[in-house]
Amino acid sequence: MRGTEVFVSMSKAGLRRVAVTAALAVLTLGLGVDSGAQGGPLPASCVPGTADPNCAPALVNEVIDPPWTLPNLVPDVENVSIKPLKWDPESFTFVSGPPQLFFDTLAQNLGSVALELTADDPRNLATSPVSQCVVWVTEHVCRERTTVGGFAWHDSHGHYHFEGFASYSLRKVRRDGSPNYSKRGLVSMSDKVSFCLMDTGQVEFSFPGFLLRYYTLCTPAIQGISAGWMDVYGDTLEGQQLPLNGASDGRYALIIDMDNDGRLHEADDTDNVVVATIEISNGGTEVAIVGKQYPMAGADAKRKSS
Ligand SMILES: [Ca+2]
Ligand SMILES: [Ca+2]
Ligand SMILES: [Zn+2]
Repeated sequence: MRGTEVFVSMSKAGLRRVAVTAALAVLTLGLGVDSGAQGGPLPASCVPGTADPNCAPALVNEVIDPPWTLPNLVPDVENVSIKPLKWDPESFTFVSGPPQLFFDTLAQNLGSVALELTADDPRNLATSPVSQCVVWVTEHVCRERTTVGGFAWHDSHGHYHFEGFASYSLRKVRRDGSPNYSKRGLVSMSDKVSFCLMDTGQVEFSFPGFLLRYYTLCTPAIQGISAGWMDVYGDTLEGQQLPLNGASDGRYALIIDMDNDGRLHEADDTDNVVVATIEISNGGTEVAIVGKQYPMAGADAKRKSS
């Protein structure tokens, strides 16, 4: 079975769960690869909606118009708290430690198509390039994929993650309330944040017509976030914390920068940074979000490339 070979490196515990989705994943992969390989880019003379055999895959009438073929990641942050806990990689649990800021990250897809990632070589997940679907024929039928990065095994989560998905930082704020981006303004910063993408919740104001939860499990061969859905990384997950490094009571900026390496293709890259102003109080034991903004939203300027 092709399906079982694909998942030989999975843990035993994950096998039963994965077996159910293996068939689905392979089916979807097959559809995507086949339509992409046969179809290729549309010739310039191709008129969408016409029955020209040289123009589009036989299965479909037309490709979704270009602006609608890319997803749009928009981050949000919620549920902040301060706990004297740190992750212990030996016991795979949180143990007592210096106070850290805990928070939930929401990876929302506010685009009109899914953000879908597939492993090019599902037999060698650790080294396989990962591709994103960038041209959709219809919902869940991919026409064209492009390489965007790689997966890495995540020990404490027990599954494969897409690498370099986001970065988190905690900064002091200036008098006017804006984040202090100088070296001295930095309180703490995450290592490169990696994620396993899946649909964990619907965005409140999501569009009608995208009601189905499609990426229901974090499988290594195919991961994604459907249009109008989001992936929520709860504060109980390892990685959803930032050290306070002795920060005293007052206001700080918690900054979530999604796709900070600029690898993923999106309809809009200027809404990928959310700055939550947080207020620490009661001797560094309590915290609340007091404001949020997307400082680059609608900006004409290109996103930083570093
Ligand atoms: Ca975006
Ligand atoms: Ca991007
Ligand atoms: Zn994970």
